[in-house]
Amino acid sequence: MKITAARVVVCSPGRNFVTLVIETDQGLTGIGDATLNGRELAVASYLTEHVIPTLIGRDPQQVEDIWQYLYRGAYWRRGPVTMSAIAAVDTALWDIKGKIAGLPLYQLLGGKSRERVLVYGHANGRGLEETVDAVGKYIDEGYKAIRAQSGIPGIDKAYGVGRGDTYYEPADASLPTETVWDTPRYLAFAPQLFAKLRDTYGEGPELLHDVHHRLTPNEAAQLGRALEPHRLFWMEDATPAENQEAFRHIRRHTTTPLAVGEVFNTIWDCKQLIEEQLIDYIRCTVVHAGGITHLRRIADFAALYQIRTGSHGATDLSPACMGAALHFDTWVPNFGIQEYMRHSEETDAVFPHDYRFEDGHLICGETPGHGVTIDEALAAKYPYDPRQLPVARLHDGTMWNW
Ligand code: CS2
Ligand code: MG
Repeated sequence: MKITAARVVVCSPGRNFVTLVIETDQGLTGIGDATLNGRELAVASYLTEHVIPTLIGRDPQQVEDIWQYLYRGAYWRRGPVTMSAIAAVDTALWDIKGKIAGLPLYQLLGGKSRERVLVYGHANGRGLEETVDAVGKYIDEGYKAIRAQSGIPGIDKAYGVGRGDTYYEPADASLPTETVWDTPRYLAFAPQLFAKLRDTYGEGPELLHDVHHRLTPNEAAQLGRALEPHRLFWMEDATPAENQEAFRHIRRHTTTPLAVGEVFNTIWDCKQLIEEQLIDYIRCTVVHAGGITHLRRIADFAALYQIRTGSHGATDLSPACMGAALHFDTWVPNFGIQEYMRHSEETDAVFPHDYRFEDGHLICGETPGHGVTIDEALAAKYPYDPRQLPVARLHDGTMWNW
C-alpha cells in the first residue's frame, strides 16, 4: 500500500481548524487534526512545504517508522509546530490502519479498558453567582465533573469566561486582546468560589479549576492549601512548567491534586514532573504531543508512577483530535478524565463523527479508524478567519502569562 496524496484543509466553521487528509492507492483515506490555536498557518505550511512531499510513495502502515522519520529525521526536534504536524500525520495513519483492519482504533491499541470515558465540562460566568448557576446547568445536563472559571471583581477579562455559558473561545480577535491580571484579587476570590460551590451542590460533583499558568510556585502552594477543604479533582497549570522543579515546592505544601501538560509537546517536557511524582494528572493531548504514537509513550511512562491522564479537550482541538483521544482514553489503563468543551453545530457538521455524550461520559464509536471524517465541500464554505489568543499584563503594564 502507498500514500498517493495528502493535503491540508484550513477552515473556520465557528473557529479555525487545520486538518490533514491522507489518501492511499487502495482508496482508503485518513484524517488528522493539526490545529494550533492562533498559529494555524505555521503548521499548515510546515505540513505542505516540508512534510507532505516526503510522505508520497510511503507505506501508510509503517506508522512507527514514519513517526521516527518525521521526528529524528527533521534534525530540528520538538516544538508545538513540528509536533502538531507530526501528530496530524500519525493520527491520519492510525485512522487508515483501523480502516485496513476493519477495527475501531481502540482495538488496535489493545482493546477496551472501560466502557465509557468520564469527561469534564467548562462552566463559566461573569461573577461568582453566575458561575455557581453555570455549574448547576452542567449538573442538570448529567455532567459528573465540572471545571469552574469565573470573572473576578477588579480583573478585566479573567481566563475562562466566555460570551455564553457553554462555549468558550479565547482566540477572539485578529490581534491579541489585552487583558489585565491581578494575583492578590484572584487568590482572595478563588477559595470563596469553591466554598460556595460545595455549599450549593454538596460533595457529589467533581470540581476542577484552571489557574492558566498565572501564579508563582509559592502562590500556587498557598492556593492549593486554601482549596483543600473544597476537595478539588485537580488544580490545573498552577505555575508555568518550563521549570519542572518548580512543582517540588507546590507539592511539598499541598495535597490538592495537580494537573499539567496541555502546552507540552513531548515526553521530555514532563519527564521530571512524572519521575519525581510532582503531578497527579498529565494533560498532553493527541494533536499537540505527537499523536497517538507519542501520547501512548507518555501515558505508559506516567503509569509507572501512578499518574493518570487528563487530556486537553478545548474547542480549538478539532473533532478529529477528540475522536482519536476518545479511542485512546477507552484503551489507556491509567485513564483519569477527558476535557470536553462542546463544539458548535457548524463544527460538528463539517466533521461528522460517531462519538456521543451520555450521562456525563463520552463513548467512542465502532467505526473502523477513529470515527471522524471531514466534509471538505462544507469546509470550503468557511474560509480561514485569522484570530489570536489574548495576552495578559499586570496593572502596571508588566507582561504576564496569559
Ligand atoms: C485551556 C484552553 O481548556 C483548557 O484547559 O487552558 O482553554 C486553552 O486556553 C486553549 O486551548 C488555548 O488555545
Ligand atoms: Mg487549561
